[in-house]
Amino acid sequence: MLPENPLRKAREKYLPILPSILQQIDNVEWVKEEKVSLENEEIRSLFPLTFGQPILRLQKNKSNKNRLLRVGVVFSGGQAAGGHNVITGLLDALILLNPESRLFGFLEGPEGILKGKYKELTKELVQSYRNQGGFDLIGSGRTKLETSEHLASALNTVELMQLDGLVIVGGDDSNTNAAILSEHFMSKNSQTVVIGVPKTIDGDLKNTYVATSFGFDTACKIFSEAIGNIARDCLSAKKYYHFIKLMGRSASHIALECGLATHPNMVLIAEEIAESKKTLQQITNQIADLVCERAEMGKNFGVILIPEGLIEFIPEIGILIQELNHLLADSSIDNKEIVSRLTEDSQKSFISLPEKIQQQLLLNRDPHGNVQVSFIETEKLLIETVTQELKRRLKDEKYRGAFSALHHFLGYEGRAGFPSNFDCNYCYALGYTAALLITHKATGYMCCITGLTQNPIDWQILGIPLTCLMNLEWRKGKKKPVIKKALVDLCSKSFNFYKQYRNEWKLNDHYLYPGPIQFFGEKQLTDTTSYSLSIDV
Ligand code: FBP
Repeated sequence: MLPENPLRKAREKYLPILPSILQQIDNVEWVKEEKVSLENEEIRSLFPLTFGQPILRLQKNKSNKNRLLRVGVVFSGGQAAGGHNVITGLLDALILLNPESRLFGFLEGPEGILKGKYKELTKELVQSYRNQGGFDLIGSGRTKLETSEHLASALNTVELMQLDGLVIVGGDDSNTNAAILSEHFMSKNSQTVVIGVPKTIDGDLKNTYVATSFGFDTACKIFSEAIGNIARDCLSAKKYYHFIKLMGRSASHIALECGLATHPNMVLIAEEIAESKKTLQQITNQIADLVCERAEMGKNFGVILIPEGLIEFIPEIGILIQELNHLLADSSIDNKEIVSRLTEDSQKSFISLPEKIQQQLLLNRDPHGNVQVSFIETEKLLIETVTQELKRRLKDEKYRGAFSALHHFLGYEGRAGFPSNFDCNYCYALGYTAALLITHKATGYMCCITGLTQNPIDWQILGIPLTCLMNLEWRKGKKKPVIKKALVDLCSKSFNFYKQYRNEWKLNDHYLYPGPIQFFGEKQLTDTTSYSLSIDV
């Protein structure tokens, strides 16, 4: 037998801190908090049954008798640390409410629902997954449930399994799936309610109610450890510029958070670039200016953070990507014809890009119609454009320095690591919340926990109607209802905090070295929340 990993075993024993309201789950009830305003008529017409439901708040009540429940759970989309704790929280709560209740995990994401592929999740089976990273207990997938055949297959599966509830653990697109299924099941008088759980490392599933999605905290801590280590190597060797691209899809939340945790010389915030309509050449100049200023100080090294979604926010490339999305979604257009079908301006933008980036922009979209930004090597593109710009400046005698750049991409290594204590506690409580919403027969709700910067004991529990989080967006060439993505708010306290310090960090090397996530020891080491969360409250 292979030797056991001592950290894995030790983490299995960690007992997540439960909010006090969840500590006696027999003695709680959901109360209607407020009706969400019915402003969006288009969304209402698409979700006539589930639109306009009230927000639910969990409060203490006298003891009540709980029914036996059969519940299905599915992971949808990219991995995010803490997912296994949603399952253990859900299972523990269901069993506490009624020991005869049963939980089933759909395999490999939403596809498992369509094909009726699942396994029963028992206490024995989930034990070794407590407080562990990854989604490997049941796997995940990105299948979008949209056709009438999909809806019929999903209904068939939940009816055959006699499920009382289906819990969808996912990001904006997956919670959109949850809203669609909930409406469909209700329209067919199904007894199965559908509940969403906010997951994504990207941090873009947040709104007035949901302060953060799970997985963001752990991913940013893992990336920040690596960035801090690179910064220290950089400061020691003093010979390289490190261009570090960070995962996070469209939004720059991860780049901002890691910037706050490590104080690099520059963090590009895509949302700011879009607002000031900076072209690729202007972004190149901005980086080249930093290199020149630092060279004047005798510093030919530095650390620059780049959000992976940056490319979509550069105005001319954003337009190009939108045009490509429309053309690629049209199956009647041959791939070879696509470039010639672009508008004149977009053709120019396309041709100006290195061949490799051109190919990456033409790659297949994900099942939700999103361009796969993690495959576009923006960090290499910027190294190339900055190198060219510096060569020009060298020739014109406007720069005297040495520029040697290295590229990094931090992404997949941050999604499945051991969850931080914050994500362990948060996910376990989200699992409990899902069980309680199902007991209440609430459908089309997202589990929501507020007060996340406080001690977990004081966290408050809400159910938020999914339809009130939706808007209409263009996907695969069509207008579709989707849960609204939250981009970095340029008026937020966290962004303004960064703005206040960035000039200082640019020239002086005030790097921070956060080190690895801590699981043992003082609470201020083990139980911290993300910088952005604590600054923005
Ligand atoms: P979710 O939105 O599904 O949580 O996924 C987030 C993410 O990690 C993005 O940051 C990244 O762009 C994408 O997934 C990568 O997708 P894949 O895992 O399919 O390569």
